[in-house]
Amino acid sequence: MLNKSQTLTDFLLHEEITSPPVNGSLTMVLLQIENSVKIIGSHIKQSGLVDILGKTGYKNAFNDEVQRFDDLSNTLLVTTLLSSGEVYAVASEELKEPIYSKNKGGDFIVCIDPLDGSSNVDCNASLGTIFSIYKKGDNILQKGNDQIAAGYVLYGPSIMFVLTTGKGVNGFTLDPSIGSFLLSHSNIIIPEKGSQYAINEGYSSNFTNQTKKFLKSFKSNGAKLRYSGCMVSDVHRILIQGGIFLYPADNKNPNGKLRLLYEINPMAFIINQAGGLAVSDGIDPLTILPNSVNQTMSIVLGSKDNVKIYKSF
Ligand code: AHM
Ligand code: MG
Repeated sequence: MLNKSQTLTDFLLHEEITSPPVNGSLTMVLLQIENSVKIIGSHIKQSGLVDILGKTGYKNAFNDEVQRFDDLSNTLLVTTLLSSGEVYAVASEELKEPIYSKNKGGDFIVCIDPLDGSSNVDCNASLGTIFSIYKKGDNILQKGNDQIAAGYVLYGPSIMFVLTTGKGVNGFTLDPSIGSFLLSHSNIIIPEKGSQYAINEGYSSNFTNQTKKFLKSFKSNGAKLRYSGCMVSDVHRILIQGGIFLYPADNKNPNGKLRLLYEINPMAFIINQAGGLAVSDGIDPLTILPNSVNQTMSIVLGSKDNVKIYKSF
């Protein structure tokens, strides 16, 4: 049954029958995330009307100014996940260290970027939430290839929940009249090539020769720049329309900016599942064993042909 009245819950219940490792526990975790992002989305839709904008006055593990919205989204997701009984630990971009469930119960580790693109909050531009789920192992740090599910939520003109459990990528759009995510984009396949690129070109004087040469050649073929400063929104555009997203290492930031656990691995998993490619420092980021929850890396991902061309420079 694949039609526009299929809710995320229906979809997951169906996956339980057909696609292990989706089981009742994983479904519970995903539904907890769904409930939290609906609440985050509802707050976002009221920003400007209610007193929620602005900074908290403190910085996170990455020295980023924490917005009040970051704080709200983080607290909501962490509390909800840890109280579910299914989650052993939550690692979050907003936390210096992972938080464990009280009795160390639960089978899953969930990594989250609670509010991606937070600099967009105060100007009413797109925002996102990114999540990634692993089975509890000996260590919190696991390779991206060990993810059993990953997804993102895009708070745009509509709210979309994009999910992979390792059997392709599906997108659900929130129908606000009933409060449910409905399957709107089944089996998303990224175009093999595209003419759009997303990069912060303001840093071009620090780009490596590889990035400079690639961009010069791409632009000479009529490429278009689209960049919002929200990875979720920029990657979603590339997923749907094709092209390439780049947050490469440069001469100023040799380790890039984006976080392996919270941003790169979930997005690379999704892009791979949709038929695209991802590369970090010349290799597949999903094969890297993270050295810390806060590791950052270079990332280039998107349509297969575009990423292959980037690699060839
Ligand atoms: P955030 O998760 O703290 O909001 O930051 C991550 C964001 C990504 O969404 C985006 O791709 C990038 O940082 C933008 O950085 P820059 O302003 O350097 O272009
Ligand atoms: Mg982010």
